[in-house]
Amino acid sequence: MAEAAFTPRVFSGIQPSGNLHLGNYLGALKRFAEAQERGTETLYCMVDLHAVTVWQEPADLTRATRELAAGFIASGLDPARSILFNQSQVAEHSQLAWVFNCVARMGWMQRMTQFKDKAGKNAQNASLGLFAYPALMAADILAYHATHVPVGEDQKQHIELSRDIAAKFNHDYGVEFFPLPEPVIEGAATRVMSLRDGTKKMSKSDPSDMSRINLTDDADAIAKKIRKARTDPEPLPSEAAGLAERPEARNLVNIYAALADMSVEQVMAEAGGQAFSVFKPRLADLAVERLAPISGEMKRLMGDAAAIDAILADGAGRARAIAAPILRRTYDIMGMVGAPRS
Ligand code: AQP
Repeated sequence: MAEAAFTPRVFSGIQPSGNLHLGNYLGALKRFAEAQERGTETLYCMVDLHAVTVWQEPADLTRATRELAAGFIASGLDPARSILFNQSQVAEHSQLAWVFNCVARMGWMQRMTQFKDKAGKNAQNASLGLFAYPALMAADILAYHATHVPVGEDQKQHIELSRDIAAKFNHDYGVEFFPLPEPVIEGAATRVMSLRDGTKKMSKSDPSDMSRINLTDDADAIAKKIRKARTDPEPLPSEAAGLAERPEARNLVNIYAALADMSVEQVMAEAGGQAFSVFKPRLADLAVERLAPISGEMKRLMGDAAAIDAILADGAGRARAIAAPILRRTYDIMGMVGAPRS
């Protein structure tokens, strides 16, 4: 089977680890909705098994999973058109991850910068799951023979590892069974940076709430965070090239461009030369206009936990219908005996 024979299918996931933020929206959720609108088959997963690679309070995990599902739906994902589910309800992810643990090499994992960043200086004390995370991520994608994975820039290395795992499996068993998935990383805000430090990515786990705009923030909080965002004293340059050495200014312009669906060049043509005292309120107004409906809808959806759980259970059933035969075929290729099929 040639690679070209794989039907286009989109898969991506987000960890339900709380504090869903503007970076997750612009780098992931907004793109997920765009992929759905293009009519490709789309599967989106609340990756709870990834979340527990670091400690999660059980009650917080439950709440964050429902809140993330609400965030998906409020961002335009339609459970009738996209398959929305949480990872732990589809056992094939963990089962295929084990196979990939046996395909991936220790040296490959040791090169992953996210593990180094998250484990920090205390790598010996990190969970084995955090180390093996990219093999589970490869399983998430390949259990559906997904061909395209919309993600932020930070996940590029993990997608490359998924391709390496797929290629090694295919090579070792002499098959063309798994596609080599492509990362989809495009647009102005593939890497939204912290509002407090333009060299660090905006992140759920940053201890400073002022560093990120949460999707649950109300209009006042959004406006305050943008007003207080760190900048340099110069006005905006007249051309995009002038942003190269100014990470905080570049970040705010990127955010504006992504929220307004404009290119950075178009924003510069409109706002070049403006002082931040003028640009920041414009950005705040735009952010509130775009995000307030999402946070309002999330709040409404969170009022009915049973409805959210039913959406996730339905999605899990549809996801399993795709993943189960792919896992069975994987086992067959590997020579694992299964019950006779009628
Ligand atoms: N700052 C960002 N800019 C653009 N995209 C981003 N993503 C995350 N942060 C940014 C994208 O969001 C998706 C979800 O990723 P995840 O749930 O695996 O979490 P993460 O990447 O680990 O997100 P955080 O906020 O950085 O969490 P912590 O603080 O726990 O590490 C991915 O597509 C990611 O690219």
